[in-house]
Amino acid sequence: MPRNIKIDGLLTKGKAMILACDQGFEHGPGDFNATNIDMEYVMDLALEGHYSAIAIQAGMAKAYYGLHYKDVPLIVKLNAKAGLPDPDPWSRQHTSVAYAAKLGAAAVGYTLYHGSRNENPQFVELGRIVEEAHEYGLPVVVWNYPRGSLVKDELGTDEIAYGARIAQELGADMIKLKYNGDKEGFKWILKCAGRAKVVISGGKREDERHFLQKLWEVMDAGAAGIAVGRNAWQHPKPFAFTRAMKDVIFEGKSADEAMKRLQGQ
Ligand code: FBP
Repeated sequence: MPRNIKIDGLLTKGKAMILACDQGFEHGPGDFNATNIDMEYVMDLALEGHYSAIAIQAGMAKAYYGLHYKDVPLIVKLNAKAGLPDPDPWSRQHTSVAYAAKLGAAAVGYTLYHGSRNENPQFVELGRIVEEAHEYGLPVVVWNYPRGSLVKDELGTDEIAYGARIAQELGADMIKLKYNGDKEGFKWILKCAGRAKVVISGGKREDERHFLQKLWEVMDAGAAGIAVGRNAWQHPKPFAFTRAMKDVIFEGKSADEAMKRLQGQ
């Protein structure tokens, strides 16, 4: 029997503010500058900003996690693909659950591209990962993106909802997906995710007010939180921006209220 899955280890007061830093692999170093290319800069933000967890690749965990950062729960990504355009992405597993556990992971992560002509092997791979991770008592966080030549609209509510349903059926404990601005549609997406916690993905750095408004909308609709990367560690004042996200996620403040504090800092 699988052990109890401790999803609470990824939550703060029942909500999640996760820092993601796998973009160096997924997109290339162009997402970084001379300061934030240093993983310690990002790890310090996770630790001192009191993020609920940090999501990184195994090599980064091996080099940087260790004793100093162990107070931040670790999500080890088990698969990745590089950023070259591929009409039918196939992000393959390159690291084992056992190795993630050895590195101190509180959860494992897997990116699933449904709508790719290569979706089937990814379904099988994720299914096996869920079995294995649950044997270790580790929750599975699924990065869920409709992407590939069979997808009509990567940001369509129906497409995102289908992905949430697939991830739930494959056993995801937390699902990370994109918010397309359709709040009513998002409530349907949450229903399709069932008991899995849903966090939204951050996206490219954008206007702070717009970002915080989207965050408020998904929290109000019932999301668990966010897994954010570029909008946090690319921000010139990452701690102040982190505080603004916390205001919305944990304090239920509006985007305007959070902006007022951000602008005063
Ligand atoms: P961002 O907040 O920077 O978008 O990070 C979230 C994330 O899911 C990363 O974990 C991942 O590398 C990236 O987005 C994937 O983004 P894309 O949609 O460009 O493939």
